[in-house]
Amino acid sequence: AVEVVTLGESMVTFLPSRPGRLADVPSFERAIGGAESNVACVLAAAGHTTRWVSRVGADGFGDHLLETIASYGVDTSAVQRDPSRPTGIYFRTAGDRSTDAHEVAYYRTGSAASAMSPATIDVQALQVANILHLTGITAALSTTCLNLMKSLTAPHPRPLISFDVNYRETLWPNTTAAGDTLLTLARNADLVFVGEDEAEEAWGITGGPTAIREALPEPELLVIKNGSRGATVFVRGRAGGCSPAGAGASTALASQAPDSAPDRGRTPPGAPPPHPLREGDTVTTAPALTVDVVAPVGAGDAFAAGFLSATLRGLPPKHRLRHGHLMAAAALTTPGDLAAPPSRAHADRLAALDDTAWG
Ligand code: KDG
Repeated sequence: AVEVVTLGESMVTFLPSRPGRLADVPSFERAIGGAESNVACVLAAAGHTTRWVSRVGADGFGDHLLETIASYGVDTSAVQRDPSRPTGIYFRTAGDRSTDAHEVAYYRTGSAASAMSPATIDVQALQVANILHLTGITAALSTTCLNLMKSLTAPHPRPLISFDVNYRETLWPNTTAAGDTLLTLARNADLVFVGEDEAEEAWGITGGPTAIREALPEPELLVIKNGSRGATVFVRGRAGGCSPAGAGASTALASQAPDSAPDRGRTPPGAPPPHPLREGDTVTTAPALTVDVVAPVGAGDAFAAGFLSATLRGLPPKHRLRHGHLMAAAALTTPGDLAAPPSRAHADRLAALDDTAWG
């Protein structure tokens, strides 16, 4: 039984030895990156069973990714090696600590992972999960990757789909293509993570969480992040009627058998989507922790992992958000993507502090 399977491209990442423009950085240190494997690593470090599914080259960088990700306790047995395509790599600058403004240079076109497709990925290896976590990055990598995303999120028997919008502007031909594709994928997911900044950049939505929920009423859980300020989660109530069992994903996730892959059921084609706020959404907001940011990279993935961990454990919405913030705080205060998360007992104690401690 695997609690969470993630699918996506990971890359060997080169972190700058000092701040400044990419053109001026004299040397880089090797690390690993990849939104989906980051989520798997943090979840594994937090005590969950996880698998990461992808493709890497039959090269040393592929070896390094597999060895490092496996060292977190993630099952990498379904990752394929491609003898004719390389492992993707990327370089980044330190950028501005508070705004996440940095330069990124990807070398991933034609990579082994960009050849992911419904034909090259073992779909069985994905279906055994309680939750299948995907991100919008994969949809931007190639036509075959987009086809894979469409088939995995189609309304047929499948695990619960968790989808982090993860809008990466430079990977898309234009904003319209990105916005349309990401919105369709998000609508077909059960649990969606999106930043207010991403909703504005990709979808032109400026009205905050309520406006985003209006545009995205389908997912049973919608998590809207507002950077260092906090996050809001909309949870479809029992009155929402979207789930076949009449229960929110919160309930389904807490009680689901580890190896089941239920049909999540969708609103029938042609039927108007239920209005989120009229149909019994509960809305919960939790402020983030104030930390001294070293590097924002990986914080969104850590947040998703913390939220998913607490969701798998059936914790209430406020605690799910707080576990997300705690994992994000650990990532924010380390230079690479990945930080050792607090232990489960420690995170539970911090999440249970009263509202005054959480600002
Ligand atoms: O969320 C962090 C990721 O953005 C980083 O690890 C690299 O996956 C990555 C990407 O495609 O940008």
